[in-house]
Amino acid sequence: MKHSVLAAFAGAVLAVSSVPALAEVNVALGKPVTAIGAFGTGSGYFGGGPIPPLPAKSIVTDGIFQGGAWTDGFWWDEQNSGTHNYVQVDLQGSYDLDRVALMVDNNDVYLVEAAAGGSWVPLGTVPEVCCSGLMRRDLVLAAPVTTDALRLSGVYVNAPGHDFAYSVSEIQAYAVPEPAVWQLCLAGLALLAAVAVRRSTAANAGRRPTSA
Ligand SMILES: [Ca+2]
Repeated sequence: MKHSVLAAFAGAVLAVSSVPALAEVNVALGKPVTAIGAFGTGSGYFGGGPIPPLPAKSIVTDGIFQGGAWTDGFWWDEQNSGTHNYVQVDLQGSYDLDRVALMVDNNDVYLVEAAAGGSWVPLGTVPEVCCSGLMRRDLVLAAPVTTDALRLSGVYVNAPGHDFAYSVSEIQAYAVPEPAVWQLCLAGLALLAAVAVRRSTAANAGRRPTSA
């Protein structure tokens, strides 16, 4: 019996070493997007010419970091009007987030907020970066934040190079593995150990002499 328990333990250790690392999951993938404010209109950047078509807001959670010009994203123009537009993602469940990844226009600062306790709590801002058009920035959180919704807005910066025209083609939210996932893994290991014990016990019983 002692050997069978040791064998079961060894089996469990082997099983632990073969469990793949739990990957982060983008919990914003395919989730509904709400656009609060006026999008795709009112910009003075087109010299009175035709305003480019606005992509569907679902582009924001389709899992693809679309690059290209700012007008290839889901764009808006605030011109420091004092009223912010918001692009909101309903996560359809509560998650402990540790990172948010954005594909947003390069020459703007963006604020990311999380719904918590009936209000919006700032998670942080991503800075302006080089180059042009849609560029990726990640916001790594110092500690996990529990939330069921995110919203993105532009930050007004009164300095050269800022045009008050904003755009986003992707918002991804990464959750730390849920306790339920770990519990499932542990339950699986316990089952493996139980099976190993049962097999070992049965094998020992089979070898037992039958003489009286
Ligand atoms: Ca996208």
